[in-house]
Amino acid sequence: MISTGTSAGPSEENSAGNSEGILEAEYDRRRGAQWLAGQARADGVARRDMLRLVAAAGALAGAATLPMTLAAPRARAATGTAAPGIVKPLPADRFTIRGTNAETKFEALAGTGFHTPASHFFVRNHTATPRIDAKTWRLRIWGDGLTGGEREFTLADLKRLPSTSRTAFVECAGNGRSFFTTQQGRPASGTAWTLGAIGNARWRGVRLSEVLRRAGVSRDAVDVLPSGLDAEYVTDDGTNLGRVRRPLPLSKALDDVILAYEMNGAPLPADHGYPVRVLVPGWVGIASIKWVGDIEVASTPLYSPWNTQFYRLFGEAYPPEGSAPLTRQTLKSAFELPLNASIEASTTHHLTGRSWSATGAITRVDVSTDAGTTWRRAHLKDTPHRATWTRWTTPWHPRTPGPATLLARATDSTGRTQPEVTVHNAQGYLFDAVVRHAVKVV
Ligand SMILES: Nc1nc2c(c(=O)[nH]1)N[C@H]1C(S)=C(S)[C@@H](COP(=O)(O)O)O[C@H]1N2
Ligand SMILES: [Mo]
Repeated sequence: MISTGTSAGPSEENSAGNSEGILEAEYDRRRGAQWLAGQARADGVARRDMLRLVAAAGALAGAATLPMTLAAPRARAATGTAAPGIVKPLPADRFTIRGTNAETKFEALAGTGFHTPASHFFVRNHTATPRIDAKTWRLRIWGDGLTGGEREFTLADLKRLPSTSRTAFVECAGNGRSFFTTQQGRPASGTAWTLGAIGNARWRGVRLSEVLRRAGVSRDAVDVLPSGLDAEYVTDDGTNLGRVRRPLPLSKALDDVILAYEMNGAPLPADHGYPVRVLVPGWVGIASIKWVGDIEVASTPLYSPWNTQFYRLFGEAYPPEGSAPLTRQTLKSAFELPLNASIEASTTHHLTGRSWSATGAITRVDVSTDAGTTWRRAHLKDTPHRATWTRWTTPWHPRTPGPATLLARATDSTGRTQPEVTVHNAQGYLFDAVVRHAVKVV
């Protein structure tokens, strides 16, 4: 299922390349050790994956005695013409349907502002949008990492707590995945997104830390595990992975995570997690669990398939057990134009686009209209912030009809610039290379 390799260490694309990532790697080793000692819970995680983790923890000896029987599952991309299970309208001029998901067409964002309207926001559903009655909905906080017992919160309870608002994007870790195939000649498994598996919204809700504090978090707590109320996820080969859920280190949970009940000033739409979703600013989209129903607070490290077999980097540039679980998204740019757009010659066009980074504010965007021979600096239209995007524009006066290649290359305040090539990983996560955007001058 997952390709493994022999290379000694992670490349710079690995999340272990930043300080947060180094903490994650250490955390992962500790989890592996605790799992071996019988202290970690790993419901639904394939035995093979756990063996890799344990090997990574440098303690293979105990592995053979573990009573885990699940086969290594596989998830494959589905494409089609309808998106069963998505509630909102998906007009063809705004969305490309990919299996149970809907990708936003970047050109459809041209008329929208800084915040992505819900009517244009991409949808990534493992199964289908559930219809939830907010009156009977409860958030259950439970687990051995609490000082007292289990606690339940109604939506009204959450709304009575101090609220917080912030703008942040939600972006799928696989956004841009199709360019591993079309631009780098090496496919990756998963939904073949172009660049539209991202949306940027204003979220309002209550800090997760506020709720956890009220529930009483013990000094031993290390992980929290939010689970969605959507159906259990069954892979193409028939393995039931259970509810969509992904452990979050307590340190992040207590930092800037929001339990959001509003998106752009309105109640969350059904497809985006109504009545409440987790919102983890800057992190891979899977962390932002929609339709959250319960959150386990654990004094032992937790695993789910979403931090073992998915959302790590696998491949020859990475260790056999994969990179540390992915945390932050990366750096990207997109033109608000269709691929292969026709552009009129001998007219001045105002090319527009957006660039975004999870690690720092965008500081500059360079655009080339001649396949990378010459570059000029685009004009930034927003005050850049981390974990949101920045709109930009640059004029272009094409003279000669024929094919042309547009490039946009962003740099962020940490000094990172989009590279020419992204190191390959089997599941095609965190594509950050400059996209070669073909157009036709006519
Ligand atoms: N419960 C639940 N939460 C979920 C998912 C899901 O299928 N079920 N998909 C995740 C993934 S992979 C992404 S990229 C984001 C997408 O959020 P959106 O559909 O609101 O754009 O939600 C995440 N949260
Ligand atoms: Mo995702």
